Amino acid sequence: MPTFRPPRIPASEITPRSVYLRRRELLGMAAGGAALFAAHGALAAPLAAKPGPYKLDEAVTPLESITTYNNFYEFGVDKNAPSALSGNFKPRPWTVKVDGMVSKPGEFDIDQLMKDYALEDRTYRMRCVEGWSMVIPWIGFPLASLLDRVEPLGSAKFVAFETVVRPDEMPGQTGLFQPLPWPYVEGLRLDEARNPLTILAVGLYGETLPNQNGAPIRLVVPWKYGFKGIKSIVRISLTDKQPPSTWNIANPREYGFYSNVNPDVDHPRWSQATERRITGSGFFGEERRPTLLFNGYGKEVASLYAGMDLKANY
Ligand SMILES: Nc1nc2c(c(=O)[nH]1)N[C@H]1C(S)=C(S)[C@@H](COP(=O)(O)O)O[C@H]1N2
Ligand SMILES: [Mo]
Repeated sequence: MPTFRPPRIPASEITPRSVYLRRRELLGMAAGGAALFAAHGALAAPLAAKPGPYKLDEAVTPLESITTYNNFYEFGVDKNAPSALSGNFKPRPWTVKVDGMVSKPGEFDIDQLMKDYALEDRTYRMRCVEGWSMVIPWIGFPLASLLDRVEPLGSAKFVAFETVVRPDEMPGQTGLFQPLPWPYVEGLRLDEARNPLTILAVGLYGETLPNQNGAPIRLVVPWKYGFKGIKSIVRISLTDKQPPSTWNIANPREYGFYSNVNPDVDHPRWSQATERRITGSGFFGEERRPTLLFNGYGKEVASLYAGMDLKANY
């Protein structure tokens, strides 16, 4: 490994938010005219939230990086595809169906959900299985609150999640090359889903979720690899069987059901011992840092896996 370490870029040189937003506005108008920008602009509604219970003493990743370096294969496999190609996606009106092994199934309107629960700021680390990480200031509410409302039966042991399928609005779902089977699906054990760290996010950086980050509602499970954080959710089902997980189906040798962040379990094709923290300062300004077991959330979640061989149950 080269030992050259470029200087850190001071905060004063990071593009201020107002300038960045104005630049996007101009780009939007140049790229596709008012209609395209209207679609984007309408989404960025301010969102108030109370401070959440978890404090993180690490620099937050700039909004520009969080909203332009994305994985959302429904819009294409390149990191910049979701921000460039999600302008026609319509996150309203939107409902989330919650069903399966529950006594009170229901279909909930997103705007009602956002009124029903006290929205909290939850700034979490996010570690992608590809070896990069960010610190993202999410706004959301505990998944446990929604689960309590539908009253899971005693027989329910897992929670299954499903993303919307809309080839008309999601260009990655059209054409000959389909990188993944749709819908994108994910799952958690019920106790993982009920952990206070697990949230349904509806916003970030003080605004409603941008399309590319999973509007209008996505899962955030900060001690697991990023692909567990399923986006644009339309259905949540309680079940007694371990639910399918898209990347586990696509490549079971490389992606397990649990996928807890673990520096000691390498991906078959690369080490997971370190990660590139995305700071928005460009490739040379970004440092590799050690990856933490459970992404640093061991105090909150290690007890969920007591007695489990973390290496065997990847
Ligand atoms: N429906 C859906 N959800 C998804 C993905 C996807 O391709 N489709 N990508 C996952 C991956 S690999 C990661 S790292 C995170 C990225 O979230 P972000 O773009 O908001 O940072 O979303 C996850 N959720
Ligand atoms: Mo990822």
